[in-house]
Amino acid sequence: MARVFHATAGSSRTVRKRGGIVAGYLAPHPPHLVYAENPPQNEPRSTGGWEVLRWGYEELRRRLAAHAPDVLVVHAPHWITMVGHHVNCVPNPRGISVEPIFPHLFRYHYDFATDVDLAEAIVAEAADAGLVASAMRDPGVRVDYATIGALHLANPAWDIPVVSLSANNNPYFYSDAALDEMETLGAATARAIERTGRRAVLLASNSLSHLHWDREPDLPEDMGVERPFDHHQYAGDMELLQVVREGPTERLRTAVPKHIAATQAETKAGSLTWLLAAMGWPAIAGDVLAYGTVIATGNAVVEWVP
Ligand code: 2X7
Ligand code: FE2
Repeated sequence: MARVFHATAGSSRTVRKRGGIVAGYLAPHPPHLVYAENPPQNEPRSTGGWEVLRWGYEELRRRLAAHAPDVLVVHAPHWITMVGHHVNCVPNPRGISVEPIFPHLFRYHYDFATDVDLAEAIVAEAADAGLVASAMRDPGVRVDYATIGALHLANPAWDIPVVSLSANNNPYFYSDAALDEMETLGAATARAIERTGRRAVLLASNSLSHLHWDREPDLPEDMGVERPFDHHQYAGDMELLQVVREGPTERLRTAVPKHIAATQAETKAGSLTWLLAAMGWPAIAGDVLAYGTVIATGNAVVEWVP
């Protein structure tokens, strides 16, 4: 009998997607995680710490490499723009990114490539969708630590071009701020990715519960004192992650605002909503790669593959 080969339905051979959004990650940016790793780009030195979260990021790096993206698109809460959504269109941002509250932990020398065509396409799509959107072209603007932190932790080799989006934090100041604009920005981001034919991975650079101590131990990486701010903040994070793990993402439309109200979560800046909207709120569960606290804030590394 002759032997024939059949490609298994769903195998990478038959379904490998060329362009579009191939994965999205919740990729929190506490500067401590970079400090703990002692990369050559960061000036301060540590003896380690926050290992479980960093192991989660190691797994993220393995998965990211397997997705082989053309570009990483990151939305970060500490590039705050008061008027509109800005997209970094500087071809080769270079400089030192400093964490203002923890400058003794994070002074990071960055030098990376921007995918300018995609960055400009996102600005155009966002403007067409009625958002105030702007191309940031000033090479003197320092890249914030939430953008650099998430990008370093996801891809320390910096060998994949980047597009970085600001957080338009006008709505951030109102307690019942709608995340609707992030839906529009997410959809605009997805259209720009499709139009340019990029194979993109998205990063939402957000912590979860966001209360932190106003004192730190003499040794910042002393894990003997690292713990959640209180049980309420921890329980709020677990309730959200339960929904993430069960899926589908549609349930997060209500779970995210509920979590923000309960825990002062950093997702209020919109990065997570932008990511899920860009992926079209897929009917899947997220894969929680790690959870841990950093100076009491809650942080989860999560993957969604649409
Ligand atoms: O921005 C942050 C954060 N999101 C969490 C922990 C500590 C510092 O900075
Ligand atoms: Fe933050």
